[in-house]
Amino acid sequence: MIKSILWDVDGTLAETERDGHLKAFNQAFEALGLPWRWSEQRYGELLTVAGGRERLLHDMQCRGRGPTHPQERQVLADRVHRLKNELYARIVAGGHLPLREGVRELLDDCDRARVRMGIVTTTSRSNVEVLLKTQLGEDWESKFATIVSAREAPNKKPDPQAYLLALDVLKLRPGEAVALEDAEAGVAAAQAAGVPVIVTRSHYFAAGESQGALAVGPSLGRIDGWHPAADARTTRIGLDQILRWYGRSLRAP
Ligand code: XBP
Repeated sequence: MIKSILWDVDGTLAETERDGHLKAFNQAFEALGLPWRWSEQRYGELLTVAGGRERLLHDMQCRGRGPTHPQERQVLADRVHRLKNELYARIVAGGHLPLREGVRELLDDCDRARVRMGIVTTTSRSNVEVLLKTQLGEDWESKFATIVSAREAPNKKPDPQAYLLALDVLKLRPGEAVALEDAEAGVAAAQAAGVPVIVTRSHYFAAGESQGALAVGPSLGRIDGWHPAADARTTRIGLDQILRWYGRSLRAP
């Protein structure tokens, strides 16, 4: 039986990368008088680097931008990243980043069925707080039995640290939880911790193998395009469909 659903944040709960972090990074560059701008395409390339600060440092390094002294470069990256997160919070608090289709309904399914939920992300804690407070209300934390962010798990996905920590707090064996992820690094992190994973593809991760996932599809809000196929009698990917996929994987040879 599934005892817990573990939610990734960026790309899974909402399209935060394109509509939030990318915009906020470009606003931060401008506010700090830096002549750098990332296109939607360039940001997609940079998403292979986990962590906003690490992503920025990588771009500075490979484009020869910013101070040459490593320590000064770190200081500038910290400054840009801090401001990026403040500007991100403004975008999100303005209500411009809705939850993806089907997310709210699955949260409600889990509440009703008393399936404990966790947040398992390696984004900054402040980003999680502003998104969920804006979308779910002041008491958002009460919905989750554990909230793991970069504060608790500094080793970014695909490192399994965040998942291992969530399992430990929830006192679960890996097979008793199911992770929801959108990107390869998240899938790899869940699998390295032994947690079965369902992939809801997002804007930047519309393709990819996701081998070994319980199911892969475009959105929790629709039943077409899923592999394995979702039950045709359903209208969305709810807890009942997740339980069917999970049960099938246990029966598979
Ligand atoms: C997503 C990330 C984050 C965000 C930016 O993590 O890689 O780095 O892009 O957030 P996850 P920060 O898939 O674990 O949610 O700037 O706070 O790093």
